[in-house]
Amino acid sequence: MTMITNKQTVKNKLKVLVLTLSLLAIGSCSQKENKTTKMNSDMAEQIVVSNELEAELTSPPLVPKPVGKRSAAHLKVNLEILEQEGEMVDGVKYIYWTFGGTVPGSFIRTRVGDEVEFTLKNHPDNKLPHNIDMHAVTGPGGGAASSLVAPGHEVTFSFKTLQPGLYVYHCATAPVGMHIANGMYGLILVEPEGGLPPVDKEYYIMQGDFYTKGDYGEKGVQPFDMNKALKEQPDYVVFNGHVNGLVNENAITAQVGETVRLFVGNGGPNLVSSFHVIGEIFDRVHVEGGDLINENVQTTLIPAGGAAIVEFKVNTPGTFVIVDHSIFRAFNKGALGMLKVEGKENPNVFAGKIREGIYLPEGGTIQNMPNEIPKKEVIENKTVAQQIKDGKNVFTRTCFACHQSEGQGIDGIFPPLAKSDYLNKDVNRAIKTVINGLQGEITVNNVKYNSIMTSQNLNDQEIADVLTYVYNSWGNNKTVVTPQMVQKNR
Ligand code: HEC
Ligand SMILES: [Cu+2]
Repeated sequence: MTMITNKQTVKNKLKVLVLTLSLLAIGSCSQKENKTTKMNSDMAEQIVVSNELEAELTSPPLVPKPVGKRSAAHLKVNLEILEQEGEMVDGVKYIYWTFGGTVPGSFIRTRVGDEVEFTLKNHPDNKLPHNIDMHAVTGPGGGAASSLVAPGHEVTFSFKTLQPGLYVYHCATAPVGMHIANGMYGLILVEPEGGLPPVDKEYYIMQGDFYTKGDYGEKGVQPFDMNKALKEQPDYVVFNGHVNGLVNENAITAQVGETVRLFVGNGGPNLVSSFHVIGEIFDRVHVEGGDLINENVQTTLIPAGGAAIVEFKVNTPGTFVIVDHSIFRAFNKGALGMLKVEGKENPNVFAGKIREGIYLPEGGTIQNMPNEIPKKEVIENKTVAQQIKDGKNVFTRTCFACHQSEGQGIDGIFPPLAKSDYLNKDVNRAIKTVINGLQGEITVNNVKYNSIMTSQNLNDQEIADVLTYVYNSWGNNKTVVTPQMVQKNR
């Protein structure tokens, strides 16, 4: 911690700073790692890579090993997209879309001048195409334009890291807001030459806002709510994907006297974060994840799609509560985490009782995301009413993302299922569409569409149910589809 004791010291410090700056200005290009001038991307572009490395990827709150003194490399990154059910808070389930199986996605650590060979894999069990836009990339769409990948496929593209900093990555597939709202974001760090100064502990935290059909705490699988997202009224605002993502046994830890560095991002999709640690002052903040360093900061603002690097030394033991200081979010919507510091009391710094600052939201049990969505059983000879009910669930899980809640579709991208002449004309064609997917030009209600629907990986009963639901909703012709009819079209 920098302690400024009197004006004289400040003056002396300024003198030293001015001297350092002028020396740096005289210095040659090879001194590009200095922290007071912006990294020159022209120079970074010229860095020649020598060896090839496989990137270490980590789940939050962990980060990969620092780059240290290693030279720029050809760095291979392999990231797998997984859509899977997880728990938001006690009994509240959510289908998260993830980069690497966690929210936020795997942490990627690079250095300036690395040539990154990035492979994005979309797991065959997934329902949707995805891509990745990395704010660390200089190029079309931050990589999004080159990385759209359907379930069961992989795609590889490459880029060179030109500017040091902490950058957000996210999915940018339509509807973009929905992909981000479901958890598709993470952080990629580009360290300067020679690496960031060493610290004792480093952690990865990312805030996100979530929008569910039910209110906060309403149990069951909660589908995404587009209306609330449009109004920017989240039910949940959380760190690391869950209400208890950074609480109790998920808390981050340190020992008295250690220096801590937090890589903090904000996935949004909507809210900005007033990031604060109760009972700590940040010694240094890399404002917005860039080169500008602010010192002695209480709360730092992190924009949606932005980040900050926060550093401080812990001087006293206790539980330090991490919050978005838009405080209802912290105590009522989940934006609350913990840093547990162990070690000797330090009465010089703090002599009073220190444990009254602990706030626990209702219910403390934590479950990890299961790796697989449990297989649904197939019940033959259902009533039509039961088929419609089950079909609605399949629709919400599977078709809703593209065809929308009332089957209205999205202009020019996803055709409507409501009052669709295409759908109502030919039931076997509709069944085949769900089994095999569809691409090429089609005309629905006199509007042309030329896009791709991926095959939906559902069993006969699920396809029968979902189509029966669709045919019996929104003004369609009330066809009943049986599993036998689906079987005939396989
Ligand atoms: C990833 C987005 C996506 C998902 C998920 C999806 N579809 Fe589609 N669907 C499309 C697109 C795009 C088309 C048009 C394809 C084309 O242009 O050839 C389409 C076309 C259709 C059509 C024919 C056109 C029409 O409007 O009648 C039907 C029927 C259909 N989808 C049903 C479903 C059902 C049922 C589900 C869920 C089991 C589903 N789709 C899931 C994107 C999707
Ligand atoms: Cu996506």
